[in-house]
Amino acid sequence: MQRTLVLAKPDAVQRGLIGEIIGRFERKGLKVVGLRLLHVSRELAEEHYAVHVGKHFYGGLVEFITSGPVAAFALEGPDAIAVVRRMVGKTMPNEAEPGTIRGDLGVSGLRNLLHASDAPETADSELALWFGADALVHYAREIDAWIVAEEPTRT
Ligand code: 3AN
Repeated sequence: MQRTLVLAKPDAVQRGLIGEIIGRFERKGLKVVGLRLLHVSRELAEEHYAVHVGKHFYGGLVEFITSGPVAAFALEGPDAIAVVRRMVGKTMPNEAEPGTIRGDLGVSGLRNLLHASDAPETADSELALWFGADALVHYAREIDAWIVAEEPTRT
């Protein structure tokens, strides 16, 4: 089971797409284990985007994510990091496939609606950054028996 961080960025919040976005992940079968709505401080933005320091778009990223409220979700499920990345789609919405969130709901450059962790190490550090060690919620869902099948045993 994996956990991953998703941010609905200021464009998604301003456009009233929080429900649409989190609904897609819920319908997929992923479990919401953390939820926050917040104004992002410059410090948090700079830490979150630290890997992009020095790139030509770094300043724009920090400006944009601090420009309005952001909704942060922690999602849990089998292979959740890759599953979420596939659902989010390519970085540039004009290149993202229809059926993906960016492909269906976005059209232009930096207005790409979402951030999603891209690897187990970044998911761990981003969840710690946005939710802290104790802020995720642990609970069972009976419906998981209908969503998560045991791997068939190979003979
Ligand atoms: P993704 O969000 O698809 O994982 P990353 O992590 O490579 O993309 O980049 C982080 C953010 O930086 C993207 N969400 C996008 O807004 C921005 N970005 C990435 N590459 C470019 C680029 N070549 N020009 C402008 N912005 C970019």
